[in-house]
Amino acid sequence: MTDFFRDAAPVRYDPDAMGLAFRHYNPDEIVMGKRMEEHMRFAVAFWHSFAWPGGDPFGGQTFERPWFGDTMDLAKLKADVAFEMFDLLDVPFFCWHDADIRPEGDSFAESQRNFEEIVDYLIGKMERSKTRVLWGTANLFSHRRFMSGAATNPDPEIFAWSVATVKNCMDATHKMGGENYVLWGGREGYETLLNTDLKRERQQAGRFLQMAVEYKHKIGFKGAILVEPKPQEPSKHQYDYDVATVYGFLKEFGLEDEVQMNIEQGHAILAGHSFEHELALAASLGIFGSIDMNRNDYQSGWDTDQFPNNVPEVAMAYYEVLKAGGFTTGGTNFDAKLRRQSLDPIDLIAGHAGAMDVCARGFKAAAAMLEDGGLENLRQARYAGWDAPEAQALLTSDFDSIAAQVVADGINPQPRSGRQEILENLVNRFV
Ligand code: XUL
Ligand code: CO
Repeated sequence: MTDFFRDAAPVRYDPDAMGLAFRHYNPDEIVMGKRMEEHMRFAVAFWHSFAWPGGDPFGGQTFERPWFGDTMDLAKLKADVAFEMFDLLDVPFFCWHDADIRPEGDSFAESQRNFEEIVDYLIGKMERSKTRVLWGTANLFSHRRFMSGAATNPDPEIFAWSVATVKNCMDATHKMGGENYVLWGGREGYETLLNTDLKRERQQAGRFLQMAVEYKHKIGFKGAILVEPKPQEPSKHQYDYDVATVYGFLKEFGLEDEVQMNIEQGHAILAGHSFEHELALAASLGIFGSIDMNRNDYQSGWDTDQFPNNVPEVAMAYYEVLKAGGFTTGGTNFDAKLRRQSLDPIDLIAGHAGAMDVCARGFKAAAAMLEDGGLENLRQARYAGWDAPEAQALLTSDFDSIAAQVVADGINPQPRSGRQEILENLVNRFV
């Protein structure tokens, strides 16, 4: 045991508690026939909680953590503290990048040795804890070698380095029993067309993803490969802008049946969409996988990665998740960081515990809305005209026939209310 969380007690479900407790997240509560824990599948993001120093564009490190530094001993201390937090929160999953968990070496081979040693150390910790890997991923964006991208880099050596890195991270995810492997296209985009061959870069990215899928099958990894869209930041123009853009990309490279989406709330907002739009679109395309649950500040307009705190928003997101059939390999990853003034160990616990409770409350509201059926009934009623055989026949007809029919039948459509206010009032009964 380390003494980092010496002032923290395990967070448990107790609706009447005065202190830190779950008031809505009861892992054993049955909602729509399943335990809450199995529905929500909460995960801690290793990077924000244990590797991020608290910097922003105007200032550096604010957090002082006893594990900050570049040695293997410190990496192990970081892992020890992480698992202590997982246990305090009783959280079933965590997610990692290679760079979060191991110190960078002086060569690829040294980084790989560090990584393999830490992966084995984490596996040892997992044997004594309930917490498992929701997903692993490679950090192909922080080190200066990736400043012009990874797979899309003009330098083929960076492409090769990136392939080797993802191979190692996929091997580790597989070895740790991870349920998914994520690719977020950190710097897979560009700053200016003046120095960019956009066509070539997209082809490199497509081949890279094809090879990742080929490798998944080669090693027998049964988890899902997930792409995480984001419209900009760090790159000005990002190739994996949003769900629709990524779907087009997957189709182009024949990967639409192999790759699903990890959809992040903050990224959806940056793309000018709502979170539920991205979720509903992915579900309708059959590529919904997992979520990064955070929130962005609506005024500052950049990726502030805050813990979720808005129950109605979260409810509408889980409504779409539930309509999509819920999570299979995916889950709710808190890709969220503390505010940089939140210095104390207890802030980390409070951030996660509060987020889990907000999600649980929103999730239960979503389940209640679905079980009530009022929303879905009104939605279906709106399209009821399409159930008639003559309406369905329109979809197999052609322009000439339909145009002739409009004249012959004297069709004269009458507008009908979209009932938005009634629907919003209905939602308000649950959230
Ligand atoms: C960046 C982001 C990443 C991915 C994993 O905005 O969301 O942390 O989730 O690389
Ligand atoms: Co994310």
